[in-house]
Amino acid sequence: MANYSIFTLARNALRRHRDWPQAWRSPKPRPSYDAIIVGGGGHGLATAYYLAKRYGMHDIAVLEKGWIGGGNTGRNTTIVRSNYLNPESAAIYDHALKLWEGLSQELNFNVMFSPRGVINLAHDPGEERELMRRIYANQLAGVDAEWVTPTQLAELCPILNLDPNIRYPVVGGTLQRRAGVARHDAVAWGYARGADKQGVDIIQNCEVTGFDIQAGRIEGMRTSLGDIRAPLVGVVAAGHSSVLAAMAGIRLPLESHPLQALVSEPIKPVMPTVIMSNKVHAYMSQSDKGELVIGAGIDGYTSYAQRGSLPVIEETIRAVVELFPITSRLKMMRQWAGIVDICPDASPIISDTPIGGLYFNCGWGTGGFKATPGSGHLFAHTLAKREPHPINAPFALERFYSGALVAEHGAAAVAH
Ligand code: FAD
Ligand code: PYC
Repeated sequence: MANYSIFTLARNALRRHRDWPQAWRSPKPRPSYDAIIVGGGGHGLATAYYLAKRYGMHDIAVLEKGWIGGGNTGRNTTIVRSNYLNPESAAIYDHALKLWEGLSQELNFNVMFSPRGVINLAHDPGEERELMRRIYANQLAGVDAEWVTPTQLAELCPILNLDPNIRYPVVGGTLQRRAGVARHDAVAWGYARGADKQGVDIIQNCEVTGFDIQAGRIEGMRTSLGDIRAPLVGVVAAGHSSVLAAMAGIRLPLESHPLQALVSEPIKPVMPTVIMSNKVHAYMSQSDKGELVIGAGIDGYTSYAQRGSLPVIEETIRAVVELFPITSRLKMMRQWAGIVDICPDASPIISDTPIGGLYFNCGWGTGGFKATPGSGHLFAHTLAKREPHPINAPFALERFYSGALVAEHGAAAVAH
């Protein structure tokens, strides 16, 4: 943690770590707030942080039904990149990437952002064409992107199998050098501590169970800790956005699917970068603890059970063993799933709703971790000003009426 000196660490070690101050308070909910954020994941906490820090709103609560970061924020595989196809997406994800680059300093909390590069593999000429198109689109949008040949790939990741006779031989790939990984829990904790310092009440174990809507405007909500009033509400409840929307009588264009990941036993550093393959639905990186972090595509069925099914993970492991043969004798330590809300165009929704004062930030699907700082910043702007920031204006619900979709299934990578 960046703000503790070596002396503080030593003093607390001698006291058997009994006197660490709480990083944020655990207040009881007050009867009313100026604004409430529903969902204490990275996006919700970041929204509250920027509402307070940049827009001067301090009378805010974040309501979390479980513990902060216990949803997809704590379940994801931490890939951060901005190499999406459409200019609207490149703008929103690169806005986030720029914030990632200074986030540890902004929060005075080490979020361990590690720009070690992200590679998206191509396995045939069709994929190569698609990825080349994305490279050119990225370059036009000011996002760094380059093509890497098999010879370059051998240098960038020596454990990658470049044998031309495998089932899906690697013909090249894209590389975004500014992309990488970060420590997911730290992002939630850093934003929580920063928001708390600005006076935001972070209330855990507080489930929102209904909304109080009068004459088309939000007035408050029912929660497991009692009723709370607020004229402005931002819902950031990935995995359960449709459930919350239904409480307000709104139907969102979302499907909720399990998305799985797993980690191996820790080994010495073998993987200096992140490699993803859309074709075989597998990707891998190495955590700072040495575990290989492996992820799959979504389970095909809709569900709210955070488990996932064995056939999906078997298929992913088959692909990983072929792409990285040294993994064949590794033990896998843990497997888990999160529920991801996916829009028909694989782009997020940051939008007002037909209910005055009620806003949703959702639909980040399989790729919202990378957006956390940008999403929080833009949603804070949208809530504080009651109008979208130009960067998130294309992501309003309106696009499902106008037809101006932002189709990103390809750039959403392995998961779709
Ligand atoms: P969450 O962290 O899920 O926060 C939402 C919170 O809302 C939860 O804590 C939940 O408990 C709370 N909530 C729900 N209902 C209620 C209620 N009624 N009342 C109060 N609180 C409620 N993205 C990437 O960019 N890169 C990746 O590498 C990546 N890998 C992934 C791998 C997996 C296995 C999974 C599951 C997802 C992955 N993602 C990735 C997607 C990413 O995790 C999500 O898009 C992102 O974390 C969403 O953040 P959030 O803060 O909106 O959601
Ligand atoms: O969006 O980069 C991504 C991603 C990787 C794994 C899951 N999502």
